[in-house]
Amino acid sequence: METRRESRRDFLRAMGVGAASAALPRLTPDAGAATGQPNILVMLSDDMGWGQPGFQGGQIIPTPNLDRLATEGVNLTQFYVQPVCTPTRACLLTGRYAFRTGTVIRFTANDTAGMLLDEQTLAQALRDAGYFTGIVGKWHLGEWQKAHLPMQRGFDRQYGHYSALIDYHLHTRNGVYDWHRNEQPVDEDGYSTDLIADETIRLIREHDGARPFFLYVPFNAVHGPHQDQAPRELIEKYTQTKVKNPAQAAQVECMDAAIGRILSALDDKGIRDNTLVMFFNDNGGPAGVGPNGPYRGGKSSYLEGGIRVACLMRWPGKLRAGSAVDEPLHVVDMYPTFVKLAGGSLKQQLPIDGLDAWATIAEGKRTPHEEIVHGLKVIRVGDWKYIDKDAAYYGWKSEGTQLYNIREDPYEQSNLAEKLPGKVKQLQDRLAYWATQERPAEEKHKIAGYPVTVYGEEENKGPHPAWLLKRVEHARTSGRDKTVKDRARGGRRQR
Ligand SMILES: [Ca+2]
Repeated sequence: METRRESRRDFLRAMGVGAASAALPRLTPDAGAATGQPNILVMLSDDMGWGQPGFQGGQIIPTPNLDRLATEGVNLTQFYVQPVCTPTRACLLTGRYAFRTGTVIRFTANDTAGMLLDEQTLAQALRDAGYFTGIVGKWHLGEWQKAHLPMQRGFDRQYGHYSALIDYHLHTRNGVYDWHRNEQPVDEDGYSTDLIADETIRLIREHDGARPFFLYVPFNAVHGPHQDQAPRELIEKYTQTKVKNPAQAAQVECMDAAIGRILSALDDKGIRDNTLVMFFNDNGGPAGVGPNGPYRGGKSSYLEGGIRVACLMRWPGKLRAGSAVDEPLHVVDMYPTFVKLAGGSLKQQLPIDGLDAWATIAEGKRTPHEEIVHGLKVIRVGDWKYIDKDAAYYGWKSEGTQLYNIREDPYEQSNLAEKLPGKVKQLQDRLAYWATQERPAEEKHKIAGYPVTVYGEEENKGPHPAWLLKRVEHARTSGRDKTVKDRARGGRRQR
C-alpha cells in the first residue's frame, strides 16, 4: 500500500500539481479507494460536556448518531486538547503546540491578529498529497486579515464563520455579519447547525471522487449563546428535565441529528468504508453548562475536565468496532497520523510536536508519547501530571503546586507534590526546556471602525448588497441577536 501511495505522490509531483490541486487530473471515479488514501471527515463540537452524549454515559439527551459512531468505531478515552477553542483548533491544523503557533491567547471578536503565518496546516499537507480540502463551520484562527482566512491556509472551499459566538439564527456576532461561502458573505436563512450539515452533505454529494477529500466540520454548537438558540419545542422539552441549561441540551440534540444526516450522506454516496470519520469536542464544558464529571474542572482549566474530551474515530475494516483505547493522545497527533495515512509528506520547515498515533488507535498499542505538553505550566510525563502553582488561564488558577498520577488517579484527588519533590523537579525541568520553544504571537490590534459590517477585511470594504445591510441593521436593532450584550463589554466575552 505504501508503494502505491508513494507512486501516486510521485505522479502528482511529476505533474507539478503539488499545491495547485485545482489542476489535478481526473483519475478513476474512486481514486482514493484505488490509492489507499481514505477520505477524512473531522467533526468538532464546541464546549460540550464530557458526560453529555449517550456513549459517554449521558442519560438525558438522546444522541443516537454519536452513539452509533461509538459502536462502529473506537472511543479514545484519553484524548487531550486545549482548555479553550482557538488553541485546540491550531493544534489540530498544525500538529504543533499552541505556544509555538501564536494561539495560546485566543482571537477576540475585535482582533486583527491570527495564527502565525509561517505555520503549515493539515489542509495544506493533505492538499499536497492530492486531497480536496474543505472547511464547513467555525474557523477562529484569525477573523480579519485575508492571509489568516481558511482559503489562504490550505482549504479549497470555505463555508461558515470566521469568529466565534455567533447567533445561531442571525449569523452575526455583536451585530457584525459572519457567514460566508468561499470568503464572500452569503445570504442564507437557517439554523447554523443545520446549515453546516447541509453544506457538508452538499460537498459529499457533489464530490467527484477524482481525489479523496478532507472535510473539516467544526460546528458552532454547542457554544453559547444559548438563550433561544435552538428550536423552541426542544428547549421546552429540556426545561422538564434536570439539566442546568435546557437550550444547551437542545443544541446537543440538534448537533447529533446533524451528524446523523452527514453520516447518512456518506452511506448514500457509498463511501463509508473508505472514509475515516473523527468526532471530538474542543474543550471541556464550561461551568454551569456541560457536566464533565467524573473529571474535575471544565473549560479554561488544565485539570482533566478542561482538556480531556469525548473523541471517536471510525474507519470500517480498519478500526475495531465498539473498542476503546485508554492511552494518552493529543490533538497535535492528528496531523502526522492523517498525513501518513494519506501518503503525504511530513517534511516541513517547523518541527511537528504530534506523533503518528495510528498503531495506538488501530491496534491498541501504547501511546507513542513519553510526554505531553499541555501548556508551558502544565505537563504530563508518563503517568505523571504536573501543574505549576503559577498556572492560570482565562479565570482559572492553579491551587498551588499539583502532581498527580493520572493512570491511578484520573480524577485528580490525591496531590502528591509534597511527597515527591524529585518527581516535581523532573517535570519542572521538562517545562524549562519547553519554555525555550515558545514563539511570540502576532501583535493584537483592534479592527478599525468596529463593529464593522462583516468579518473579513476585504469583504468589509464593500460596496455591500442591500440584504447584508438589512441583516446587520436587524441584528443591531431588533434585540434578537443574542450576542449583542457582548458588544457592551467591548467584545471581550470571547470563548
Ligand atoms: Ca470551545
